Amino acid sequence: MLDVQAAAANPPVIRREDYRKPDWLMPDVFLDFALDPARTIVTGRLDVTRNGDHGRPLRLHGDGITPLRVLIDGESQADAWRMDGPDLVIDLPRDAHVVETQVALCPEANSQLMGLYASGGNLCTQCEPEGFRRMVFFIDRPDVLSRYTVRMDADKARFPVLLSNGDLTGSGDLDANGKEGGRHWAEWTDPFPKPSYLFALVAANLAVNVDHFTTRSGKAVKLAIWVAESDLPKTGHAMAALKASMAWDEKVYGLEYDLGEYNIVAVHDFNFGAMENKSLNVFNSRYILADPDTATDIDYDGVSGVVAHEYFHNWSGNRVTCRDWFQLSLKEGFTVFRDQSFTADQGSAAVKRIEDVRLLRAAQFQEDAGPLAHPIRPESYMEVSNFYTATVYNKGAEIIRMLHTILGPQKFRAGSDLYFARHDGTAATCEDFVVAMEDASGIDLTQFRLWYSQAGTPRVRATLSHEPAGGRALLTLEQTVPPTPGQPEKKPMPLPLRIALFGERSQRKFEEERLVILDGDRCEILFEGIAERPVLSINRGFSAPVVIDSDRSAADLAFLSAHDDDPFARYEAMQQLMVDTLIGAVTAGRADHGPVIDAARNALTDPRLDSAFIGETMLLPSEAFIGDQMAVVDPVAIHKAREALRRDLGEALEDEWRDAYERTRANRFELSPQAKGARRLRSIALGFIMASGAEDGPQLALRQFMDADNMTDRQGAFGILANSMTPERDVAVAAFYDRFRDNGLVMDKWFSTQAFSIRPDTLDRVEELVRHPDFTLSNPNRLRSVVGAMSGNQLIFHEAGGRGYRFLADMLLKVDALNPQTAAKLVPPLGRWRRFDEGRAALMKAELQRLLDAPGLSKDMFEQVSKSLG
Ligand code: B3K
Ligand code: ZN
Repeated sequence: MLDVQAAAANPPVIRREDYRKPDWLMPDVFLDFALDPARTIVTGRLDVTRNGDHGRPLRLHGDGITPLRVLIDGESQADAWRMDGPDLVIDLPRDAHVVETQVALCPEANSQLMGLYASGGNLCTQCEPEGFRRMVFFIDRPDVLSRYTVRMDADKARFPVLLSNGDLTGSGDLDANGKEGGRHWAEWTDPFPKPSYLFALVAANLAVNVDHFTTRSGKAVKLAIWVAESDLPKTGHAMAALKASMAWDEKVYGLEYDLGEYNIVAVHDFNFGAMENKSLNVFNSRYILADPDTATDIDYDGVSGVVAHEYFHNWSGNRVTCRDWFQLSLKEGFTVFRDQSFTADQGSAAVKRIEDVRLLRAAQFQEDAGPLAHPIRPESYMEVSNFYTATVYNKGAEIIRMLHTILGPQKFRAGSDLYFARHDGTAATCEDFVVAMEDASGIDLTQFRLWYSQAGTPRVRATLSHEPAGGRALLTLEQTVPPTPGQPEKKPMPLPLRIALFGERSQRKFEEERLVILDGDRCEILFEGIAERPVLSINRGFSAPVVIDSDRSAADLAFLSAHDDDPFARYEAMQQLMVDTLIGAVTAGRADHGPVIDAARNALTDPRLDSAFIGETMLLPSEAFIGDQMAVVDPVAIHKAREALRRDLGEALEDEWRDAYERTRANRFELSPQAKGARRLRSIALGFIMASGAEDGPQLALRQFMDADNMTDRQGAFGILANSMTPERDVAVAAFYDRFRDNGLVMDKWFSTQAFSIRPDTLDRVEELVRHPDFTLSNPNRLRSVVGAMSGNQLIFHEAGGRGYRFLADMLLKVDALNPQTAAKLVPPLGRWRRFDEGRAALMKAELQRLLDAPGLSKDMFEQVSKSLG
């Protein structure tokens, strides 16, 4: 891995302000792949045209490849080209030339999983963001769009399926010697110009689930999901999600699919979730395969969410792509917003919103508050792969959601219509998107643009005062945006806040909800006709991605958790009540669990609430989230306080939990929202029964584990048992392994459940797990199932003495040598050192320093580690 070794220290910084349009364009591209896992020969023939009046040479990006041959207009002109580092630079006299290059690759040795690589005996590609240059010398940037013709040949028996983007325009056997069992070839032509990052090629031995979709205008589309033969029965959910997404995009955005076929290929070794290559998506198999016995309800939701996301990219990403990688949120933020809206429309919008906000707070708020904070449109990077972040994706989606809230659905739709019409077939910018929204709505978004350039999570202090005599209430809102690296001073942002007041006595909402745009440092809002004491419901539906500081009492929060008519606000009130209770316990040693218990009893026995919602409401805030509210995180105290609350809730409401456990028992498996909600609540209830210390807890859990006819119930019980110091835990760990040892995706759960355990011996166990024969560093899912899980386990990772930190750093060094992109994604937990006590902070910094000093560190790691040290 020469290129990895060589990358290292002080890589150049790429800046958004340095953008220059490309010197050369490549309207047409022909690629030939003579495929073989050990030695693949790739020939690229590029029609290049000078872009503008300049004398600059043609620079073709390369990464770890060497030319076997370079032809310029069919001739080898050795003095016309040279290597400049990894790139091939060619002096070209005229404005149009044909450049042909040839390289040799070894896909089976490609452990980075970027470019052409082998997974499970099949060959596939991953190009976004800069993997294409690992296969072909190319102008590998998203604003150079080409029409591709791709020819490939391969051993027919080993790789019977040959796929690329677009339409199949030719195929046949290559039996030049008249022999059997030889090679075959296929040619694919994609009529839509696209950037190199959307290129894909697959050569595989896979079976296919075929279905059809007829678009609104009557076009028939063949849908094909390619998986191992034995996995075919697990593709139904993905197929249904694909069809539902196609129909939804027509209905909600007026966007139709544009080609005759849509292929999805599932592979086991993949750096992230999936990839939206034009008409040939490649997926991490965990986001395709689902059946009741092996996938949890969360896995099912993951499949439909990611299938939808990749499908929606066909417009938001492919038809209109990004000018440069600083614009990544243009496609990712918008597409996440689109997939979130799709999922909300398919099931419970309230539960979906709660889950999305929980994820935002867990991943993005932490990022925004730490050394890697960046705006959704970053200003600079060393390695763009490090910017596929929760900020670009999830905060990016919140920013599109705020536009939707501010403009309203009709104007937002007019804006998106205008955006697609204006920019179809081009590479656009975030600014283009905002301008389209502005032009279509007539609403000035000048100040709104700050959301693209300022990092950090705004905080809003809300103070409500009431003057009973005059029947008036005055709400004062003050915003601050905290400093972030490189941005010490911030301007106030426009924050759309949905607000309502409730009468404490009448339990009624005063007037209709208001949408207030807080666009200065401070504003006051007057409510009239408020005869009784009002209770404030603010940021309903989480209308702005901000932190609200209000001094609402436990009684007010309990009131809202029972009476607010906005389900998100109701959930939020309960969460805030729990957070306040836990912070009180940790910082002041107070632990009055009474108000939480009363509010929980209300929710558990409220016949108007569905199980899914009750389940969400009863989830205790995560240890990490509680830590985020503290000046100095004390992981042990947080853990103790949280477990004490869990135990008290379990004890005080044992009858209610047992009742919930019984009423959610199902006779047979169904995938309806009701059945999913019931399963969720059932395992949560089991957890509280177990926490209460009830004698039959472990047996109850083991029975659920053993009798389950679905993975949700089985995993629910397994997770609870894995935390316990009981013999039942050992039985479950062994039984799970015996039953599922041959199923990689399920084994990931076996590994991660143990790495997430709060048992005091978890670090010992984690060290055993990485020596287990089924553990491997080369499969990203497996790696994350142990290393990612352990470092997300706040109690264990931050064990005093720094063993968790050392373990993570040791693993990162090993992974970096194989797969820098995936290694770098695992750095952030160490970067949170500023949030901890001096002892832990010093230990974390020492591990970061050890990483930084390691010879041959990749630039991916260098960027993450050096920025984390600050
Ligand atoms: N666009 C891809 C992500 C590529 C990540 C490269 N590090 C998947 C997605 O967001 O849909
Ligand atoms: Zn995406």
